[in-house]
Amino acid sequence: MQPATLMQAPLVRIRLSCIMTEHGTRFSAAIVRGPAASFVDGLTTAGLGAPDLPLACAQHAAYCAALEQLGVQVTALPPDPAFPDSTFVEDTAIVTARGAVLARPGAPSRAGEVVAMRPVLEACVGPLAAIAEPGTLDGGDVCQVGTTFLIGLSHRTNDEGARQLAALLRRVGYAAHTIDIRGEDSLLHLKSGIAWLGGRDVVTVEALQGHPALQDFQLVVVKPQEAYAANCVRINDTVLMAAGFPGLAARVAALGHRVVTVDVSEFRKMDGGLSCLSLRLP
Ligand code: CIR
Repeated sequence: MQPATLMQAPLVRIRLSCIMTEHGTRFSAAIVRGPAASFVDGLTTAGLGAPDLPLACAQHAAYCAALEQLGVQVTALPPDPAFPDSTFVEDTAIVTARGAVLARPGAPSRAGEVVAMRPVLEACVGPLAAIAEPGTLDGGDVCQVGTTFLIGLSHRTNDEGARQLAALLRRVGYAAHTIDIRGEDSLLHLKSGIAWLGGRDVVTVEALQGHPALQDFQLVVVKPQEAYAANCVRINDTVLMAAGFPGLAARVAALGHRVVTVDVSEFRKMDGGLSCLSLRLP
């Protein structure tokens, strides 16, 4: 018999001794990697100037402390100067309660990040499925909403990468839909523009509010001037949000969610959102 190809490999069942949930917002652990000295050399289109590395390190430490306050055990990998964007660990994999998939970054300069992440993630969850050539897929393009995964087709995630991930997810019983954001220049990834808050509550930027995949949800449509904060993340009983966006914070709180903010201004300068700073494990 031929050995299974990556495409044929099953999504392996996570072997963590942790809470298993399909709710998708309960996390027991997270992997992070602090910004390296080369951080300023990473990819960016933001036009907000160069990040301040010491401030970025301080903000990263505060982000990790916030995760720990929310009951998440944080594993911090050492900064890796070979990969300037490697602090954005979320892009390297998709972790679910039913298994994990190694991503295949759409930016060539980030390809090595998944090589480094594989053994770390395998140590946590066991063998991984993986997106294979010619597919490309960044974790930032994958948004879990209950037992459904929304997969962004972006300038990083191509049709084949999305098709492979959807097939893997469906094989273990999840639903998967794509949302094409290639016409939305302001969105690097799908999760730059939407976030699931739990239940029926979804934050979205205006551009995506009419998408059929979001029609059954109670949408919090972010004002354009606060669009960056759409990249927030529900962690256990709290919504973690970028600091400096009081309008969205107030509206999310008004829905009954506890909101905690952290300053990620230096990561924004490198096109990074708050969610991309951690790879969260159920
Ligand atoms: C990049 O362009 O790949 C990085 N500078 C930013 C990645 C941000 N990741 C994310 O939003 N999931």
